[in-house]
Amino acid sequence: MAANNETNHLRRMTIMWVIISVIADVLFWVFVGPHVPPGRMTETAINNQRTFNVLLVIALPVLIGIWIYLGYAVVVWGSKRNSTESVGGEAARTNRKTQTSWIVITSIAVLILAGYGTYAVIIEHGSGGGEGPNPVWMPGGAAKAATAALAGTSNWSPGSTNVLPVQVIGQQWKFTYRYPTFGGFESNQLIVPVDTTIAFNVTSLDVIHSFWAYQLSVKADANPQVNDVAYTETKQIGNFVVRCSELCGIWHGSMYNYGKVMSQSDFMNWATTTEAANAASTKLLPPFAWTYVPDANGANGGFYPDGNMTPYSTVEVYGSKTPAS
Ligand SMILES: [Cu+2]
Repeated sequence: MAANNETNHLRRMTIMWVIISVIADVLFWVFVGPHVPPGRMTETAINNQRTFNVLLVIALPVLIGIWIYLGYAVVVWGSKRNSTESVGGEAARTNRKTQTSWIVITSIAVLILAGYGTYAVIIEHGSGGGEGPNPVWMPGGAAKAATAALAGTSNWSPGSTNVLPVQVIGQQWKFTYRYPTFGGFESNQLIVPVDTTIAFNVTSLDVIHSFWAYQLSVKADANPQVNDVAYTETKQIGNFVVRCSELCGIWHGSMYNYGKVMSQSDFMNWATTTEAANAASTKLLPPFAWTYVPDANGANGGFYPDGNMTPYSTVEVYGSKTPAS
């Protein structure tokens, strides 16, 4: 008799669980899913939004399962008012069915998540995270162009499928953006064209910062003397914010600026106009390089005039293409 009751309870709970879970999952997917951060501005943002939604659709039934069991236990097995009936059913501790299904179900869930996570990282060429100077996961169809971009030879124009390299330079306490394929000019606004694969080449002039363009779903550490590459493909025109995401000193909190995804022709106009307008100042910048070492002795753009003091370094030159080790 006891075994019969047990099955009944389980069946009732399972039916409730399946119905409520399906309803909750569908409601979430349809009405909440499309609005989940970080939005849909880039391919990595779209993929990260989908990944979050998949995780939530898996997690909701777990939560609902716990609530249903709790509610059911309180209502059905709880001690009744004015009742002398003893409380308690079969012990779960030695219940093989309970234990086996628990281990099997959680194992399957964890393996699926591990597989899905690995797939997402590889297919989304790094999922918008910095992969270091030699990225393992290049953008699928454009791996060749990406390699060219890394070598600094890629030329981007509207309609081209080339990867656009943009250098992100962090320093206490601001970001600047350098466009190597447009004469190496610098901007304090991150402007990128829509429907384009961007290779962010992230570095720092001083301490460790982190380039975090939230709406683009890109986040890459900015380390001095390291070129950290992160990819994404822009999908929507709009504005976004760039924040530093690594505690980097007293004004870390105000280390942010803004960016725009523009139409390809608008971007081309902006880039060529700015290149021309900035030409005189660009000449004063250190030559474009993947990393920069500010000069410790002040020469070539440092704080102190040359010959003012005994150099403590004669090899570290700001803008040096091959930084001293
Ligand atoms: Cu910072």
